[in-house]
Amino acid sequence: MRKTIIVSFITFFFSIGSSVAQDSVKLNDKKATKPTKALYQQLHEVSNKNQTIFGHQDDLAYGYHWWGNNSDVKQVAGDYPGLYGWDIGEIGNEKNLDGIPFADIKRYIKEAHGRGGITTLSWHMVNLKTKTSAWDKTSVVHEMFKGGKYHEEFIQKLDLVADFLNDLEVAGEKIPVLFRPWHEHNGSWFWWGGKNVSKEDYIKLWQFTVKYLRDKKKIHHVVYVYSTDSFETEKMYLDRYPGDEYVDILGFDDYGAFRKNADDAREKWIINELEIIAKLADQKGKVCAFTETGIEAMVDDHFFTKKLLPMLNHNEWTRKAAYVMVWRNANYEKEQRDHFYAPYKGHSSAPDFKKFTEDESILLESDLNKKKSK
Ligand code: BMA
Repeated sequence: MRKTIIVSFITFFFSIGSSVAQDSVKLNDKKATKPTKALYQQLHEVSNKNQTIFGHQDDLAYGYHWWGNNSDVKQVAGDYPGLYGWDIGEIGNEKNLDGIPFADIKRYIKEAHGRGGITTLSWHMVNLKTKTSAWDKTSVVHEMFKGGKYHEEFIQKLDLVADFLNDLEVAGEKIPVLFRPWHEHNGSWFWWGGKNVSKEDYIKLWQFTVKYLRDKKKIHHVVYVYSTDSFETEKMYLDRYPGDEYVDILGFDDYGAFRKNADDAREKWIINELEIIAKLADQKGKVCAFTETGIEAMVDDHFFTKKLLPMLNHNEWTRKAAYVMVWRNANYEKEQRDHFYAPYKGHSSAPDFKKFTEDESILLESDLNKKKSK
């Protein structure tokens, strides 16, 4: 009898312990607004239910055959994506680096929010030294801090970001967003990545960005997303990690397994990546996500059901990714090239994509309201 009481006490305390660990995730921003906390909690719950929200970059702005106010995903799947990615590269200009007016991006974010959709922002920021692009590798980060030649310009850019974020308001309430700055930093193609910056300066850049927006500009409707490019071990993933106090979502971008002639080992590689971020998120009380992927020009008609879905559903860890986002569908007439990652209406991979979105684990926008049962 006594033993039973002790055992049930132990069980009771254990279950409290684990439910605390599982149910409460805390944002790095102690002053985060209620809707921001609710969004983070929603992602956490999606992850715990082994579901994954489907996202698409620039979805509403343009598609393969059209420009403005439409959606290739909706045309093919009958519903909007649950998550929308936008890039604020060239902020301060009328249009972003891919030609979308910033005013339109704000409108699309508000419209999606009204339907229950989630927004994530990336930032292909120009190199402040050369004024060219994010892909200009000229070393500049060390000159962006206090006392540095480009500090004031950097502050001006961050002020523009703050204004943009503050404009995301409906009925007096700010729309929470997932902000993913300085991404793919373990590769050397951006000025903030790899060989183009020291580890210390990269970490400083991240921390400064968060502190400036969160503490100085008092922006409290942002969830911060850390996303590397492909990696092999936890150590590699965390090599330039800015710290738990600056990050809310652990993500990564990987297209490698889907490039032409990629061997099967690359698929296992992605499974390994998904496992690593899920385990880390679990330990740290954070959320994990597959922040960018896809197959360029949809050259595999069964990509979604035969490649991506089996990877996401591989085991209890890979199922934890709260969202997966594929990259943009560049407009064929405007850009003249095959650079699209979701099928458009009539494309041979459209039926496969529809099937993928019908899987019980994949959530589109209206599923976020209905809550697909599992
Ligand atoms: C890249 C390409 C570019 C684009 C950039 C920012 O992956 O799609 O064409 O300018 O992202 O969106």
